[in-house]
Amino acid sequence: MHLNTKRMMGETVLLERINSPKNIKRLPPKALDILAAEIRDFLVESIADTGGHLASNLGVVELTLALHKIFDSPKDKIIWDVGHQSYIHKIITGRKNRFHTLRKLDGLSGFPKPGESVHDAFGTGHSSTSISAALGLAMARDLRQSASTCTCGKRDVPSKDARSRTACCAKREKVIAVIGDGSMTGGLAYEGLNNAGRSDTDIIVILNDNQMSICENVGAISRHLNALRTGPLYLGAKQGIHSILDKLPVIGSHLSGGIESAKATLKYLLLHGVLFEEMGFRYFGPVDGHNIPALLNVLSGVKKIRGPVLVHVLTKKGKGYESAERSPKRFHGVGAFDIDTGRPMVSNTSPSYTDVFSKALMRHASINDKIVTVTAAMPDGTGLEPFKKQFPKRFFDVGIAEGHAVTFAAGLAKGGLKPVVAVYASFLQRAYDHVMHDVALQNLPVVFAIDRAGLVGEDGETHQGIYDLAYLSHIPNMTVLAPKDGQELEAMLDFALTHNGPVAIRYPRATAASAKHNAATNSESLPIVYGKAETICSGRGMALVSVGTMMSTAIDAAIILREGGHDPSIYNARFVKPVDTDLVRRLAGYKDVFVLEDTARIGGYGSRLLEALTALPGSTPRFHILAFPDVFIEAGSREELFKRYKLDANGIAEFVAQSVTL
Ligand SMILES: Cc1ncc(C[n+]2csc(CCOP(=O)(O)OP(=O)(O)O)c2C)c(N)n1
Repeated sequence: MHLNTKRMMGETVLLERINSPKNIKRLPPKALDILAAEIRDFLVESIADTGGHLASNLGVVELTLALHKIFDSPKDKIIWDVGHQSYIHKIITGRKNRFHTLRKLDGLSGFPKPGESVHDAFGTGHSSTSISAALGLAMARDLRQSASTCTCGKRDVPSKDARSRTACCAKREKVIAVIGDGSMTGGLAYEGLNNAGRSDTDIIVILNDNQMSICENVGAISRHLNALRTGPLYLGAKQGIHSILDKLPVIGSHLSGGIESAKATLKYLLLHGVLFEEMGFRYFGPVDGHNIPALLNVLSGVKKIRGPVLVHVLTKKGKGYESAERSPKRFHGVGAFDIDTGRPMVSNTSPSYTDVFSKALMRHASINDKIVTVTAAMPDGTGLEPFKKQFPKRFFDVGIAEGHAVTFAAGLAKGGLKPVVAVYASFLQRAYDHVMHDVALQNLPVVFAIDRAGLVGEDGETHQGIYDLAYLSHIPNMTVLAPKDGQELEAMLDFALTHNGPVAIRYPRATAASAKHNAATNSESLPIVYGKAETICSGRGMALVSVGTMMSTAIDAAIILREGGHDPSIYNARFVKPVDTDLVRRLAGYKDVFVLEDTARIGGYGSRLLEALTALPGSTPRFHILAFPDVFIEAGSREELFKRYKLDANGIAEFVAQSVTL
């Protein structure tokens, strides 16, 4: 099923000629179908090599081609929600030749990035932002447009024409938000719809409905969309119905309420998508998202329509590559894989921190039925799948709704349960106020299992988990923990589940370090005691204070330093909050203190340790924070980025050795 075109034709004839959206404008639908097949081959081959979001992209090949054929990017703005499905858009907007660098250090981003191309109208990465952003762009366009000048350039257009539904011309800049049904589970999408639906501005929302989020989509909106799916597919006649309805007087006119209600009844009778219609959008669909003529028909129709429009497009995640069609979940985001079998090229058998958390949680959950888990659409990535299977009634997937997830967990805790919210560090940013206002203020015992903390790697700027310590540590009542290895993660989960207040445990996307590092320094791991750090080894003159999994690097750096005649002490912070006051007193006796943390330098553990140290009378150590600078950290492998920012063992050892000789 896959690689049809290449195998039959030997090469991707059409795709080779596509370097800009202009190149597809004149292609007839049949040629677009061939191009779609070539693009699928290209996508599968490339992503098999680089890894990336394959299944979502395979689902939107025809939709992307149709959008670029009907609309004029970059004049018309296409905003991709999340943006993980923007690969085809990248390929046909001049980035095909760099596609092999996707998600690599200094390569193409895996998400839309305005700095990368004028065709990337708005940067995305986190879900459900597209409608709000599109509305902002549409309003900016409207304000730019003076009452008498149409954006087509024609002057002295009577203001009633420039604003009415039969405006000067259809050349006005269009703004299009493309959002998936998964992303429609996020509340922000409804804030955008609610605002846009009443705005009467020109905005087109394309709802790409593949019935999947990363996993199966959840919730009432998903059920509503399913109900729409069962209706007849989009008919060109709907356009006709709309024009009849539009000839009827608009709401608020002086004509009789009788006509108004007849119009409303007609709408209910003739049109699906009542929810969207009620929100002020004109609903078109459902339309087959793999049928290019149908897509071209509906898009060229809605292009001429004024006001907010929603087009409901049905697609199949993974379309055209058998393995991805069969397992869209696994092919949502994949590493390099073998095209024929679909199997991963490298299978890592060592447990990750996610695996360690998952197993430890299952142990607790089987003896404590008060433990419940909450995820915002990431049961797989956060390691909650086994819990979901074994304790379905105690497992809650709330959709892509991190804020709701946290407040919901606060309610569960208030109701006497022990909720564990498993969430990625960068997505918890969404729920900052919920952590503060709903959990911490009431000192509720919610456990935050923060995965993908620190560097996330290939997903880049939007997904780096390096701000969690800054946004959690200043919240009263919060306890923040960072384990140095897998065993300590288990011990910290034990601690967190018995602590009577909110606790966050943060760990990275990495293979769990084993306790071998303790053995290497002849230290035994001590039990977790509230607010206490751990001494790994005692030296002289200088102290390395490591946060969480930076410990492996700290120990490797210490080995290099010892070879150079230095004798560093090593401490494991364990508690990012509260800061251990005994540790602070001990550190005051060193000449140099180095804090190693895989977070943003501003607002991290180091900042707070420094504050505590300077408050001690007579303390004099020189203090150095080795963390990420005040910039957004690009995509790349974790190893490459640690090296680039001199936070690998060699970089740290070099910095320490230089600093102490100054
Ligand atoms: C705020 C936020 N939470 C979680 C994610 C992780 N995430 C990326 S894509 C995705 C599923 C999106 O589903 P949908 O919009 O239907 O797109 P599809 O992949 O099905 O095409 C999720 C949960 C995210 N990007 N942003």
